[in-house]
Amino acid sequence: MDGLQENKKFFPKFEGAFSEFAESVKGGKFAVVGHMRPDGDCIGSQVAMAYLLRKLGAAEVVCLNKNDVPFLYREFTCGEKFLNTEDFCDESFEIVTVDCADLKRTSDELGRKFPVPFACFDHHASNKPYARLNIIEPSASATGELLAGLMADAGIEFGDDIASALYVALMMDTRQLTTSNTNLRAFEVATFLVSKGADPADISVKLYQREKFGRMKLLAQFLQSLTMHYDGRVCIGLLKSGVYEKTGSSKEDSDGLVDYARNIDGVEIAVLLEDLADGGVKGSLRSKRPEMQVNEIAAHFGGGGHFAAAGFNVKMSMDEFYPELLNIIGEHLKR
Ligand SMILES: [Mn+2]
Repeated sequence: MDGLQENKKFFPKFEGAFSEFAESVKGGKFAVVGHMRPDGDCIGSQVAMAYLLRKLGAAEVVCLNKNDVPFLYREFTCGEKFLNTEDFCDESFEIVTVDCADLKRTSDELGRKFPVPFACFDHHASNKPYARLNIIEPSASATGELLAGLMADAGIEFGDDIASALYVALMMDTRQLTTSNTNLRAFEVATFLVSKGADPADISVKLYQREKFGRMKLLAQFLQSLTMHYDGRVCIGLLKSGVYEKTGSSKEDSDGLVDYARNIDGVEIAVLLEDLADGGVKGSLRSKRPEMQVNEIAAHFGGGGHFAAAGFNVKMSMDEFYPELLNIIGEHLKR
């Protein structure tokens, strides 16, 4: 392969764990489970894991998600069938999770039916190992990067469809290789995936030039709501209940809106707060730099995530919660 050192391994430390995984899946039945409100990394990783399991000799593989595959990623599912996590109860299947820092991220139900998954592949620093076999690498920028690297290291062949799904995973979690966790290896994995047939220009058009009108109207509402705090260091935007109906958009269209708040000059912490149907609030936190450790703010409210991107859910009304959040952020800024 041009530009890459021959025989170089992406994730040498997982050689043993991966071969243990590879040897124990033959003949088994597996459900590959992603997280709620799946993103590109989740879907791409599920598709690649389903392929990998079959390639390793699994007898049957299905993919499970609590929420539907988002519109943008439907072209990259390589024909995989996605079933609903909540309905699935076939106990002859083993669970393999991808991109889920916590078993609760899969759904409320799954952990009760399958308390100990067979395996977990993830890259979240907050992951506390919950499966029998855990391959977790926080330095990987995407679970897709981890899976692509593991397959490359093990010499597992795949075609341009799987390469594209993994490339999407990597691009979405790194915002096209620009986030703070994008290291040299992320670029090398991207190069590897292009060498396997992922087409950057084609994928870019499919991901970034297909905005829906409803999402643009939703963005307009979000931008209208932006409020600055702490001398412009913190920017908070809201999605009030009913906004999806009003704009002809859907929940999945809110992905990425918070970045518009972060993109403002001087903003160090950006927040999107969304009214939930059950009366609670969902929060998404972003920072320009990982040193800000917004995952600690999220953890204060029972959530988690990465240093520069984290989230949480609280069972309070927006009016009750907003001042409390402002206090915590204020304390956080003093550190
Ligand atoms: Mn991810």
